[in-house]
Amino acid sequence: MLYPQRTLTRSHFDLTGIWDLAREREGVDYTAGFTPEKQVAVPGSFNDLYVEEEFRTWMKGIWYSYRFSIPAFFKGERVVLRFGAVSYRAAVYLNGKLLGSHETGYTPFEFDVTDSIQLGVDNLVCVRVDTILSAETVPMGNLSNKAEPGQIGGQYPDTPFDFFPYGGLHRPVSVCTTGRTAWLDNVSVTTTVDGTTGVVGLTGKFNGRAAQAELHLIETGATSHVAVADGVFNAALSIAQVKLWDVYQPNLYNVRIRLLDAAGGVLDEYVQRFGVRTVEVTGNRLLLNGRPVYLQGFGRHEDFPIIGKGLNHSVNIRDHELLKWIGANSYRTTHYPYSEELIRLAEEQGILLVGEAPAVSINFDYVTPRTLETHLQALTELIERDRNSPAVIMWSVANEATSDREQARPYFKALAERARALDSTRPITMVTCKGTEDKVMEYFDVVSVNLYPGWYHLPGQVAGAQEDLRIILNAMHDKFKKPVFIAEFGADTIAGQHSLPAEQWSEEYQTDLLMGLIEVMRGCDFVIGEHIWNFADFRTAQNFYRVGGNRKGVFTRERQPKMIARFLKQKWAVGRYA
Ligand code: BDP
Repeated sequence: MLYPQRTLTRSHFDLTGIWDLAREREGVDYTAGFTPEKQVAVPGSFNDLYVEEEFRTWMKGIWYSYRFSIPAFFKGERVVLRFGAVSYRAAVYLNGKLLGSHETGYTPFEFDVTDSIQLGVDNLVCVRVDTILSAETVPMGNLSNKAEPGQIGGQYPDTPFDFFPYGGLHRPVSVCTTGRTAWLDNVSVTTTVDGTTGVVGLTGKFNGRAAQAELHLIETGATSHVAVADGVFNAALSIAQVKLWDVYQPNLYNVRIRLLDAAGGVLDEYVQRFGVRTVEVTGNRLLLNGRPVYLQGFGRHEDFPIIGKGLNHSVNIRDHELLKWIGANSYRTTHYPYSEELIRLAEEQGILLVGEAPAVSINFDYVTPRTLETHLQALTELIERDRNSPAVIMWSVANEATSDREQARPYFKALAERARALDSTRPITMVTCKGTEDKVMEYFDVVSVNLYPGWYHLPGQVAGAQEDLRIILNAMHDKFKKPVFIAEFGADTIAGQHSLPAEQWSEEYQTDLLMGLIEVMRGCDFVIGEHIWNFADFRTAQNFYRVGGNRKGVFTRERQPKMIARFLKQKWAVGRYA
């Protein structure tokens, strides 16, 4: 699915702002409008806006509506209604008519509304948002608060994962126009390097009839024309003296794609941005542009006071400023695909991403064939959305499943096969918490692991935690014989809590433990990266072990540094292989 743009043939306007909201009651029809209970911000989560507890933990149907007009110059245009992401499920009605629905909360979807949108008069869009999780949703939820060792249980709302199940229209909603008689649907770009030449492969898919495609590389001025057949065209472009996209060197190129009619008229125009870079795993190294790169950074969340998981450009910019300040070169989009806007920011700033599917805490006690179908669909939507981004260097198909079970094998084999079929250019991984007991690592290129010595076990014991880490890392490498990426390690830390000698929850302990664990990781030649859990403190469901949420942030939820930040900044100023 393409991103909204304004070009010769395309336009878009946002339906962001104040919408109406009502919780769903039985027997009431909301599809053609309803009496609002509240006003709600789009984009944003609804949960933290109000003072009533029932809204905060509402995990059922809830309705959004918005009235908008369409100018007369839209006449004759093809019009699309696009949602950046709705958590968890959306059913969309325009002027009382069902357009369709979408499941999983972190990827875009759109509907062709050319025939149902009304020009010049009020249109009403009503969206049934449904935050009901089950054994067949991804992520899972409502598992009667049962959890096996190492997984989370006993929470309110009932979620087996450790972040608040925010709901709502989290990303922009827009009305877009595309070409009328022919329009691009999908573009995919792959890049390799031959000496100093960038070799770019581009495939475009479109609807309608076109005579040929024109490709114009904006940075070099080169233009070429290619034949189209059955709604597809393929092109090979080369860029002499190519400037590679790299960490903190975000060289980007833009190709203007036009579908032309037989007389050379422009039917559709779209600009695809890309970067030329290579990524591969060889032996015990992750190579970016042929050189080893060591991942230093964080697991994160889209999470901020009041707006919850709603897109907020200011927070995104602040976060990237902090990442650069502290010397991080990467983060994992834990535990779901982040907004398209954030991926673009990483692309523009030279930050590496591990793109993760929204599958956290998959528990094979509950998995059904439908769970796998949903998971495959979510993974497909992630890869199709982000595969042109040079920032994404690896796909993570899931985080912390009960992957020590036999049932995990066919399940993860199917996911790995799907990821490779969609994208053969990036390494793939799955983030395990099962250590050497994991049964699915054979399907992946990198062994990603979450380890919490010094926190969930060996509390308060830095030296013991270091020894424990050394043993488990070596055991995992001996068993799986693949490079190991430490995808999470951390310690809850209350900003302002101090203690000498250091003990759990203090800023001293987070500093001593994490810096000590990093020494061990760097002593293992097969470790390709250290991602601290977490970049910032974040909201979780309620339970007896989180104090106002998860406090493992190196920054507070308001994005101010804890003590460890300056130590990390010093450490990360010098890359491991530098
Ligand atoms: C890991 C999970 C992460 C949690 C973290 C923690 O991947 O989502 O927030 O533990 O317990 O197991 O802080």
